[in-house]
Amino acid sequence: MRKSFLRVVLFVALGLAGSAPRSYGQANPKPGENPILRDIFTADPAPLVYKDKVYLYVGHDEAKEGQMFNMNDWRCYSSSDMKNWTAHGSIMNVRDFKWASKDAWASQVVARNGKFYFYAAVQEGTPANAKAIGVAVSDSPTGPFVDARGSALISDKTTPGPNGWDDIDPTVFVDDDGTAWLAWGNPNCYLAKLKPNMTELDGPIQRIEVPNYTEGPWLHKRGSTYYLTYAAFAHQGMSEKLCYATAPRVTGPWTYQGILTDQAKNSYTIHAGIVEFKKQWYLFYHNATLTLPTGESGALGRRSVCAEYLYYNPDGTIQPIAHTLAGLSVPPRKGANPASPQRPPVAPTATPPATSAGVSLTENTQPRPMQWPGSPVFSTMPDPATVALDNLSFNHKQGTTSLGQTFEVKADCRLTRLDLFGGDGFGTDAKQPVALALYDLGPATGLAADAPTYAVGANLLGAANSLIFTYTPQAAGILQFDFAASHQVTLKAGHRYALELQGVAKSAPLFWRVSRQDTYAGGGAYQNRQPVLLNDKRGYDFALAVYGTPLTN
Ligand code: FUB
Repeated sequence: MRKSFLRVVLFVALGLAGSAPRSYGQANPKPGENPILRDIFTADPAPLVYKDKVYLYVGHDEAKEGQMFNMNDWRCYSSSDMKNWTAHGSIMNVRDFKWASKDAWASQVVARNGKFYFYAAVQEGTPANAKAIGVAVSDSPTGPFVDARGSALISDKTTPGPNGWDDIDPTVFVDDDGTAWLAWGNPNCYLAKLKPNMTELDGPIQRIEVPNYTEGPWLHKRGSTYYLTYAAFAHQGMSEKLCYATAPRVTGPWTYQGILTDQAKNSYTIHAGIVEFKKQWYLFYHNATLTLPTGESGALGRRSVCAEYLYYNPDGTIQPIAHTLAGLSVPPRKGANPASPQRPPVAPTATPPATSAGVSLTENTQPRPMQWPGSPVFSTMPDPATVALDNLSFNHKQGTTSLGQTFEVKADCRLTRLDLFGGDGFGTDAKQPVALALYDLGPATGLAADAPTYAVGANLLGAANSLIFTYTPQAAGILQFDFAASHQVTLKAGHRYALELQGVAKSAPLFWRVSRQDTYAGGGAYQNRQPVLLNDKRGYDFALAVYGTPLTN
């Protein structure tokens, strides 16, 4: 959970608190009804099937009013029928990791070599003071667990980057060949092999690039297909939903399969745990709908674990899952889950064709660009992935219909290509199209580069119509627009221009990355033709590179 989202988180959580259905948390729930655990507040469920039982490891939410999270220990429950759960109490306290100071966040247990390995996110104490991942071991699935290393398995130094909060939410997956993989992270999804001892990394850290990724990865495998389920969209300013991707190998390539569940009731966060038990698949997650007998009600930091049946389609994709009150109290559907799953269809790596003549869009030309490819005429920043960390779409604030970047051209040139750094979102469709438009604002002299607004004339890219393009969600990377000769307009020296993405207010087909520093003197970032304001601070420049052919007189 990124700190900068705290205000949004509290707003969403408080706003929803009054609307929780009364039936949740009722005194006499049917076995299997959601939430499935009702003795305390629980979060971040991680199921483990061992022998004839499911063991469920959860965080313990103890937040009081005004607190975001207050989590000090991890709990374990078990069940042999998925309806009735036995509490095994606290299996470990965050202070049992002597090097940790607080925050018993998401965890998972895996069985290996006759032992049980417990991976958990915590806050590492001084001097690191950052999120880290520890590993503990036990001879029993219900503990007690003891720190297996005496130090963090993943510390802030293990992963590059400025964020102290990124090393959270471990998931461990042991493949059929015995190789154990650890995935974790927010906002990056990291992947690393574990040594057979399960307590050390084995080899380099890779990154899984999937659209809309926020946190809480969960790896599982069915047949020959690997699945990565994760909490998504928080970095796009929305409550988290679960999305998933599939791959033929754990190292990818991963194919985005879209949304698995909508956001959880009353909870800004959501966190997946998936397991097969007695030939039926299940999704565990949390919401915040429970009221304890003490009268304490659900909130951002007072969540409750729930479970739903999970069904596959014949092609191996997972059917969207609704959050229900009935949960597992009702029988599963008969005949679901075909026995011989085929591999899910691989989404084409080629870009869908643009719908307008005159421009073609190539997606995924480069993930997380540290510099622009080739030789742009100019760019609004040299290192977009480092600087442009904020996401904007047409759903920002009350909704917007244009995202614009103004720029000035120093020498006459013919525009051949534009590169934007962006991605994520829900993709374009008939209801949420996106178009490119370009306007000549006239001579730059006398027109402030960061003017409070700009007025447009004719769209240079098409007299009446903008260039509509088709976009399917990609992980944040370069979107490359190449212009056909018919649309290679002349950009004049000394003129200021406005490039716009135009869309439907409140839609979020894709996000354009914007900086919070003024990286470019020749223009700025706009929405609805007014300077972008991010959380009441100025957003400065969208990540844009312009390519062209010089024109000589
Ligand atoms: O429970 C604390 C944090 O909230 C987890 O690490 C995230 O996955 C989110 O659920």
